[in-house]
Amino acid sequence: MSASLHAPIAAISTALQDAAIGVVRLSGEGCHAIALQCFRPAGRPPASQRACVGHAFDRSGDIDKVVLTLWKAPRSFTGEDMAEFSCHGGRVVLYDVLAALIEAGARQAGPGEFTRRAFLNGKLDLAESEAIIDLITAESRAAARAALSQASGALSRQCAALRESLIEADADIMAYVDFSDEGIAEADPAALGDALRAAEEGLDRLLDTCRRGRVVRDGVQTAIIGKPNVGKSSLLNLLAGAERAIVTEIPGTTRDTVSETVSVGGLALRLLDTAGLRETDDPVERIGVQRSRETAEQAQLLLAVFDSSQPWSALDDDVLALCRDREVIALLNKCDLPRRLDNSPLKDRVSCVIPFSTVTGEGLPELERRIGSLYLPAPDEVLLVSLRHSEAAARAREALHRARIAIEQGTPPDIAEVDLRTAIAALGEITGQSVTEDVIENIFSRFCVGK
Ligand SMILES: Nc1nc2c(ncn2[C@@H]2O[C@H](COP(=O)(O)OP(=O)(O)OP(=O)(O)O)[C@@H](O)[C@H]2O)c(=O)[nH]1
Ligand SMILES: [Mg+2]
Repeated sequence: MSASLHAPIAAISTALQDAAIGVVRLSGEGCHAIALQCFRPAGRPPASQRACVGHAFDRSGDIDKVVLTLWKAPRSFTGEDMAEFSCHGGRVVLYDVLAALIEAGARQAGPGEFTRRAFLNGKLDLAESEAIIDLITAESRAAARAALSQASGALSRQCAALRESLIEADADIMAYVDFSDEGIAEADPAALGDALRAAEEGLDRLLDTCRRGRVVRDGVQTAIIGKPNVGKSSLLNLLAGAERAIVTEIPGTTRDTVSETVSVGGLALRLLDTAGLRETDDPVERIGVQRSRETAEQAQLLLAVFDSSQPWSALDDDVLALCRDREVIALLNKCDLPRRLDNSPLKDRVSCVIPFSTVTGEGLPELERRIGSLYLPAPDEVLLVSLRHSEAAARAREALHRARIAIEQGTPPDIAEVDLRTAIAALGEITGQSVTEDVIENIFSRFCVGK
């Protein structure tokens, strides 16, 4: 690698706002010497893999009392020599420390340059690097958890194992192609077919996680349905923590669909509040009711609201009909009022029924728990969250499938080999073994400076 790839870089790594602590980071050859030019220890001199208290200074004098930590290559985030100044978190202090380091010979780092160096030095693969930005930008606990699992290499290990098994199969085919005339090696089509089938099943399992991955990435499309006046809009407002939808005691209040993204049980729910389901002569309300049905059909999750202070009615049957074969949580709302609802029609039809009150908040913890258990990934669960990864995995699966069918049908193995190599390359795109400079550029340009 050329010297410029290891040239010392510096950046402010924390947000630029008044804060207790702010960090200025350095990485690259000679960065310890640069750091020490701007640092005067209070006691013992600094040593690597240690934190040391002292003062950061520039030509005009002391800038701040700081903690300097030095890391020796390769035992650092980037795999290079690194230094970090933990300063007081004011803009002036951080900019002055950065300026002093640049004056001493460092260059201002570009977006994602530290992580990019970690990638180039083999500290992280591409999927792990991407997970770091996902962790920083995660908007829900589910997204953060999935990102952490990916940053810890769970997805990478699965892809590497699959890729490894395909490389082995490829080697068998190559041995057959190269030496079959001499009778040295024989490819066993049955064994090869089995190996490819196992890899294909592994990829299918991985691709099956896309749906859950999408929920983590984009949130759960959720429709609130129910007959008029049961408290649908009150539920939306409760979950949103704001008066987003109009609530009145008049049935038929909501006509247009009201949407709001809320965080429930660690997941982002894309909530849609709809018009209460009933027959009506009002033309505007009728359009609203029609929209409610369409929204319900398209949603991933239905929150079906029933009024527990009223007897079960034909309109509730109508709501229940929309719940057939769907992911549903039934809320028996207004449980703060005397109970008049006989909810036996829900029995055996909806697996999750929660007594609820939008007034007292009763049932909310249970709703959160239920949504978490439906969609929250387990701590080490591997999910295909990123579109880039899902797309590459789908291509790998397609090519692998073609290769396996060809082998099983007795096509000469060297013909199947082309597809096999396509599959190997596609898997390598996820972890970064086979990926173009453009793709790498694109990924790291999404990072912030200092990461
Ligand atoms: N006591 C009690 N009243 C509630 C509760 N939830 C909602 N309400 C009241 O029920 C009435 C209807 O509430 P909304 O939230 O407007 O009901 P909706 O289902 O959106 O009604 P439409 O938009 O007409 O379909 C209002 O007067 C609310 O204050 C609850 O948990 N307990
Ligand atoms: Mg309403």
